[in-house]
Amino acid sequence: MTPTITAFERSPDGGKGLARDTRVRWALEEVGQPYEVRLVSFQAMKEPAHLALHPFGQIPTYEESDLALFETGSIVLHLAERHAGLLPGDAKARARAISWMFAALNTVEPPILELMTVRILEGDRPWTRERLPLVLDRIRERLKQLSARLGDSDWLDGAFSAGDLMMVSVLLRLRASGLLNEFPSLSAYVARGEARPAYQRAFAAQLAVNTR
Ligand code: GTB
Repeated sequence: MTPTITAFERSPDGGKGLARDTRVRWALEEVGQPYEVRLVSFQAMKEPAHLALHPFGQIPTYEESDLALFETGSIVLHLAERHAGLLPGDAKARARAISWMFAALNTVEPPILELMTVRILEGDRPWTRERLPLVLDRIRERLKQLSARLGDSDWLDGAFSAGDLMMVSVLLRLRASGLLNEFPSLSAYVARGEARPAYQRAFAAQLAVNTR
């Protein structure tokens, strides 16, 4: 059965690929799994039919037969475990790739999300001027550590994996801030991710929705 994911009817980013359905589309493309997309409005996301799939009323969700998943980490891991292409066969290398998925979501993404909060949700609050540099420095510290670990390698641990897919997806949200440019090896890492044909297909698919 062809799985169905949900995505914004119209993403607030106008098709820059920053909404989280892009990483799920990317994973589906990497493993060669065709999929369908059900587009949902902000209003529909908060209605009972969608809340039954996603308790927090968000996108993306993933449905396959009688299985419904939410959270991009669990969706990408599910795909990576069931199809070849996103996790190494060796058990230890597999566990390390999964560690990188968690690192992307739990260690690198949170300060990046704080930046979005400071800039977008709290931009007009009196504390923003003081808070912004602190948040930027927290992100820089993570990027410095990540860049040190990546070194001259193409990917975080051997061949491209779901860990890289998640890390590149998280880092992409920084592009507009200019922070990535301070770390040329990470800029190149993100560019390698974006150059993958599977990413290109995923990006084009979400762009088509958002520029209709
Ligand atoms: N932890 C969850 C996951 O990884 O799946 C987070 C899911 C999530 O935040 N979904 C967002 C959502 O549904 C869309 S991706 N928001 C609606 C709501 O909460 O009511 C976040 C997002 C939105 C917009 C942009 N943008 O325009 O640039 C980027 C990212």
